[in-house]
Amino acid sequence: MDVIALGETMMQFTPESEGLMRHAATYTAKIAGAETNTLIGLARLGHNTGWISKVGNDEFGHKILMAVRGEGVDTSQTRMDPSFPTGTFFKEIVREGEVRIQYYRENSAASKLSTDDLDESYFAGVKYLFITGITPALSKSAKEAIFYSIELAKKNDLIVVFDPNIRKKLWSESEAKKALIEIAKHADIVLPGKSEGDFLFGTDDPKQIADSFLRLGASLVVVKLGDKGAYYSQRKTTGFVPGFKVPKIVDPVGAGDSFAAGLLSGLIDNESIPDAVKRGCAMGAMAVMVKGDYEGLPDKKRLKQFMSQDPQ
Ligand code: CKP
Ligand code: MG
Repeated sequence: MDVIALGETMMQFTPESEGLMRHAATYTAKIAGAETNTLIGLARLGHNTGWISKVGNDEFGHKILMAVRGEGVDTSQTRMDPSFPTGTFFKEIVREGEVRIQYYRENSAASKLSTDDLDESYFAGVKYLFITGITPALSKSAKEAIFYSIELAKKNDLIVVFDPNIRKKLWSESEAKKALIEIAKHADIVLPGKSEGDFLFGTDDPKQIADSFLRLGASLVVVKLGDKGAYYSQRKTTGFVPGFKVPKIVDPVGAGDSFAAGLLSGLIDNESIPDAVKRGCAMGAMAVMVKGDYEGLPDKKRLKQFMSQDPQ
């Protein structure tokens, strides 16, 4: 296995009409979750991935498992919980470019994830563990599961990749800060955005954000700068990779997860850091051109075409 990840995937409903959701009459149903967005992105590029999670034993749980499995991600470590439902969320397009998220995920099956859901043998021989700051926000037991997954990763020589993905709707700012800094101390690769750097360290300067994570112990930090590109630092080696031009941002959600998929794909293929970062930027760009959080993600051939056509 190249990459395994632990986290929640939900049903996502998006009104077909723009404007306040109170006026919406019809919705498109999709599935979405940061960790599976990344795993699906990787699977489409030909990498072996596995997902550790819980869904409800309900129709939404079946739909999610069918979709994730259908993309080629191993779901042997995702259980259906008969006692709690699959989480859902709504993506309200208030107007073009303004997206609001409304979660209905409290007490979802995935929020009940605990250390009992992790099987150490699943970690053996895997290259990367991908985690985000969403899972520890779900519940105390899910937070414990994240720290245990890090422990198992270290014990089995996996590289820990962490996207802070701050979700202020899920926990208090002080709780979030404390937990995310604690996780960052154990991460080898950190993939923050500028707003996450600002939240955690009070600066939106990419170099200062990267230095702050490096000081906590990371060996590679890539700061995502949206359509501008990304800044990377490995202490002595630093650089900036410009982003890809996108004719129109149709749906910005999922860009960060897609970036992670591209970067990890590059690293697995032994690309140089700047080339892996470039692959991350391309995947982020491809994700935002299509509705849905991962639907726009390409296979290797389409990614290559996109990257060679765009002069950056
Ligand atoms: O930071 P991103 O826009 O890349 O993340 C989007 C995902 O997991 C989305 O799919 C949603 O399900 C979530 O983040 C979340 O829980 O907010
Ligand atoms: Mg993000």
